[in-house]
Amino acid sequence: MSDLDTLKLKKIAVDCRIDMLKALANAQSGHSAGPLGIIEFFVAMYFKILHHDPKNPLLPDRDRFILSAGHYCPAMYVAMAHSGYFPVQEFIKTLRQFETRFQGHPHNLALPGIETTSGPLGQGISQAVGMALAAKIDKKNHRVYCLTTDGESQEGQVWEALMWAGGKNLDNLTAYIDRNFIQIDGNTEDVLPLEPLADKYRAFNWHVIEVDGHNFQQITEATDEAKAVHRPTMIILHTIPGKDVKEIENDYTWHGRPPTHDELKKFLPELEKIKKSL
Ligand SMILES: Cc1ncc(C[n+]2csc(CCOP(=O)(O)OP(=O)(O)O)c2C)c(N)n1
Ligand SMILES: [Mg+2]
Repeated sequence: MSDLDTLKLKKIAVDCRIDMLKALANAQSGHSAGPLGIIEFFVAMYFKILHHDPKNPLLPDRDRFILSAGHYCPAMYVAMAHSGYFPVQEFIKTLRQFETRFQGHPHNLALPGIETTSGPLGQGISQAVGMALAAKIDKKNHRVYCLTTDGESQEGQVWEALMWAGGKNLDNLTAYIDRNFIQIDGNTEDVLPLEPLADKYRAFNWHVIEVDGHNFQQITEATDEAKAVHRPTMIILHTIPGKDVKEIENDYTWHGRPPTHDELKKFLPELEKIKKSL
């Protein structure tokens, strides 16, 4: 990836953080920490990785992207909006409002480009496994991508899905886990330790790659590597929850709370400063 490409993506990422915080403040509900930390991933997906067409969301040979942890949807919505699926302003003004297309957890019948409805943790990875199997049975060449999270991994269903995909060599499936070490009511290792996480995936016959989840080059290179491997791949994204807003960074109490309007006024200049420094 050229330096110019990386710079362009970094600028989009800052704009996404700004617009997402505006939407969350406007809604006065929603999740801030995880979604702020996963912005680079979604920008990489919608601007670099996915074979898709924002003007034709049902393109038959599109790659399928499944968001398993539905509460991350503000980050997905904002990256999709910037890539051309729908107007950014509609997202900012209507997130979580009554009858909006931008529900607090994604609703696939409401919004173009959303493959599955999610919110109950643990189900998306099973849906992705089913879609990857279906693609193989139908001899289709599209890939299936799925984003899951560390707190979500406490759902037993996740491990059934991983066991199946590993056991059946679903090499058209690439999953990512946001390893941000927080969940709704604490740090993951205090609530229920997950480590050694990479070894757990390997034991289930998955190829595992660990990357800095804020580094576009590492995300795209790992994704390319996954395409060349004849096993399902899990890419562990090491991220900082709340990234680039110092007051939110690494603080689990921001899991499910939006900024107040006063806090928004404080946070936006921080992000504008980062944008100017690029
Ligand atoms: C089956 C199910 N149980 C509980 C919840 C409530 N819930 C929503 S997010 C969350 C924490 C998930 O952990 P993680 O995704 O790591 O959180 P984050 O990193 O965003 O803080 C919980 C328990 C849910 N959505 N679904
Ligand atoms: Mg987490």
